[in-house]
Amino acid sequence: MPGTGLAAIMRGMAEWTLTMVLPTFNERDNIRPLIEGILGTARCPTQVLVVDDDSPDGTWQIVAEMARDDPRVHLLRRADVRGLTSAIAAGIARADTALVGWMDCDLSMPPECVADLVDAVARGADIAIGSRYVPGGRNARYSWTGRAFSRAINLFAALLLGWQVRDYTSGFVVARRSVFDRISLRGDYGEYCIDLLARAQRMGYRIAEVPYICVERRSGESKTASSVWGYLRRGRKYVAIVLRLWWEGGSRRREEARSS
Ligand SMILES: Nc1nc2c(ncn2[C@@H]2O[C@H](COP(=O)(O)OP(=O)(O)OP(=O)(O)O)[C@@H](O)[C@H]2O)c(=O)[nH]1
Ligand SMILES: [Mg+2]
Repeated sequence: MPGTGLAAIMRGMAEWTLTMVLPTFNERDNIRPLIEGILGTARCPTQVLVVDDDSPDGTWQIVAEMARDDPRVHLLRRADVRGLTSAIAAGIARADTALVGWMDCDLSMPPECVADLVDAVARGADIAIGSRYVPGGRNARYSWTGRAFSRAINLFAALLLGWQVRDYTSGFVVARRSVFDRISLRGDYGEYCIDLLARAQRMGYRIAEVPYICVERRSGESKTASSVWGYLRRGRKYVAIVLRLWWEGGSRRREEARSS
């Protein structure tokens, strides 16, 4: 992108269009303020695509109502499947904009930060992530076990996969749509993000981290167990994916060394 000044960025922004994929399961009280927050603070043409897995609390009804009044709001209601990673992947598959992104819909991630992620891509990144672990970012959730678990898994991931990324489990992303012509998401829950960022780095994509402060969900219930056992169960999957990526990286390096 020619020039990095504000004027050049603003000129470039007009070229960008964004689809923000919003995966929801029982986010009735959060979804309207989230969508209004994203669309109200957008600095490039933006639409939202809510992928709802037939939430019993009727989240999809609120989105359908909003979609009737605003052409920027879209709903994909899935009746026969459930799952965070598959919901995000379904949204990416439908996005026909230059940029695609996603975030949690519990208002733990600030909607106004989406525009900052778009700016980071306009400045030259292929993937921009909201980060709790770069200066200015913070995990301000109440549970110390949750904070410690997140910190530990991210230090472990950075140690084995590279310090270029500090928040491997971010889940708050804006990227060039074309990245997903080469990479598809793998895994069922948060581990997909570690996998995506590690593979993207290896393929030479530029990843930018934008600080944000992660807060407690505003309303509704967490879909992930927040007991120590729950963290350990989830942690096993995260550790397994980090080890697998580390091993794959090592085999690739050995292969390259042999053939050179
Ligand atoms: N479509 C869809 N969305 C889901 C599913 N499970 C979780 N989500 C959404 O994924 C996002 C993250 O879920 P949360 O319940 O906040 O769980 P978390 O962020 O992993 O964990 P905590 O915030 O620590 O409780 C939210 O927007 C959820 O509504 C699912 O099966 N299908
Ligand atoms: Mg959450």
